[in-house]
Amino acid sequence: SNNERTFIAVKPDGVQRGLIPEILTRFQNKGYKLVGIKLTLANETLLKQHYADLTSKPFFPKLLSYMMSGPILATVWEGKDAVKQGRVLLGATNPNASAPGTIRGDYAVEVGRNIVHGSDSVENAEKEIALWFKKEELVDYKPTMYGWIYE
Ligand code: YYY
Ligand code: MG
Repeated sequence: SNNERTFIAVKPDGVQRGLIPEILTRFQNKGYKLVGIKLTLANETLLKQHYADLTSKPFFPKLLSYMMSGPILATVWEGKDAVKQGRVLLGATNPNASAPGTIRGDYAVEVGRNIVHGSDSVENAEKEIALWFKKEELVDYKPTMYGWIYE
C-alpha cells in the first residue's frame, strides 16, 4: 500500500543547527507525502512513552535531557514502505556507522547528537504518531505529483 505512515522528528540539535529544511527536503524529494508537522517541546512523560523500551538503559537520563533541550520538529510522512525506507534515509543510530548520503552519515558525529528520529516498525510508527499528534492535526490530501511518483 502507498499509505504507510511513519513518524520522523528533527531532534533539538537538528533544529538548532538549521537542518530542518535539509531533512524535510530529503523526505519530500524521495516522494513521500507530508501529512503532519509541528514544532513542539517534549516533556518527560511523553518521552518516557516514546522511548518506553529504553527507560532502563544507562544513557536514558542523558537522552531525556537532550530531547528536552529545545524544540523538536515532529512530522508524519506517508508513502510506499515509508517506515523502513525512512530508516534508510536516516542511516544507522550511530552516525559514524552511517554511510555518506544518509542524514546521520552526512550531518552527525555522535550517537547522542544524531539529529533525527524515525519509527523502526509500522506498529511503533502508529504508536508514535498517536503519541505526538492529535487526529485532527493529520491532514489527508492527494498531491498533484502522485501520478509521477506511483505507477
Ligand atoms: O531508533 P534509533 O534512534 O536509531 O536508536 P534507538 O536504539 O531507538 O535509540 C534511541 C536514541 O537513544 C538514539 O537515537 C540515540 C540514543 N542512544 C544513545 O544516546 N546511546 C546509545 N548507546 C544508544 C542510543
Ligand atoms: Mg528507535
